[in-house]
Amino acid sequence: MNEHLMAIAQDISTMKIRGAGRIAVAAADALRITALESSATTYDSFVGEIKTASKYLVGMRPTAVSLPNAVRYVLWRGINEDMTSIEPTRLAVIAAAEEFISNAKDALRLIGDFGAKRLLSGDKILTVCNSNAAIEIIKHAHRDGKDLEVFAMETRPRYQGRITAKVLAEEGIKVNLIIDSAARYFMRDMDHFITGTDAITANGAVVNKIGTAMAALAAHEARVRVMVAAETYKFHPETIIGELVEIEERPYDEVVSDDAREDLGPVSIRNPVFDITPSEYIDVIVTERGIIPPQASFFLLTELFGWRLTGRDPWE
Ligand code: RUB
Repeated sequence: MNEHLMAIAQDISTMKIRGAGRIAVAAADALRITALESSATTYDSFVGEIKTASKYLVGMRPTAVSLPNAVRYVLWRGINEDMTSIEPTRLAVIAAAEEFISNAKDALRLIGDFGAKRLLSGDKILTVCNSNAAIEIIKHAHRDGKDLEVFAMETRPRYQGRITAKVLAEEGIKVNLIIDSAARYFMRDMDHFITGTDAITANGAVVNKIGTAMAALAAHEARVRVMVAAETYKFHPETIIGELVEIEERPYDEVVSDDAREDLGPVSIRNPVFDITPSEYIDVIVTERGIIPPQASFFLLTELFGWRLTGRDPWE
């Protein structure tokens, strides 16, 4: 397999590249590089190489549907079974990957623009983890001259909330870093809870970093609005035919040191890294196509994927 592709896949697996949007863009780029550098001499061996690379990539992290969706985008547009010559196929795969990457960038800008309209000067905002899409909304509102204050949940065990806090503070936004369990304590002062997502299901449930569901529940109880920022490639096509979203569980050493592990003896340490927020706790989903209620997810999914929903994955 292409060594650059393998390096990108490794970075996704070890979370050097993380966050659903960045994972998707990296996967599209990995396929672009594979197509560009392929030394295949026949159409069949070229397509075989792209499919093997695709299958390998989608196995790197199980929850972020952005990863298989990015790969689907490239394969559906790049590989046309009626085409039998290698060079046009190579160019089509490269063009599709470039198009995905460019669309992803545009989507972030539009999400920032649409979401920012819902924020008012003086608003206090709770965030979780580190989401480019959520950050884009906050940054956009700040650049529009709105005075905001952010409370960033640190997001144990990997502390992605620190990245969010730093990025927003660098923009000149007032930021407080809080421990995850302080979310409810501060909730009464919040105007919005803004989060990104790794996957949105057909019934409008939002899968995101562990702790999101707890914060959304607290927001619901306190009548604080919950806004989800999501490019449309975060919608999960297979949930429409009943598939469940697999929740990734990562190793214990993200939670405790080896010494603490030993000290705990037979205690098992669980580290699920995503959870599911039901649609009842979500007010709006901000996409590049506009703002929708979570209940509209089914319709958006059918529009996005149509007949392809029950088809075979293009890497099979
Ligand atoms: C990242 C995470 C982010 C979403 C959305 O988890 O849960 O909130 O991926 O991010 P991890 P974005 O750090 O385990 O990848 O809006 O940037 O796609």
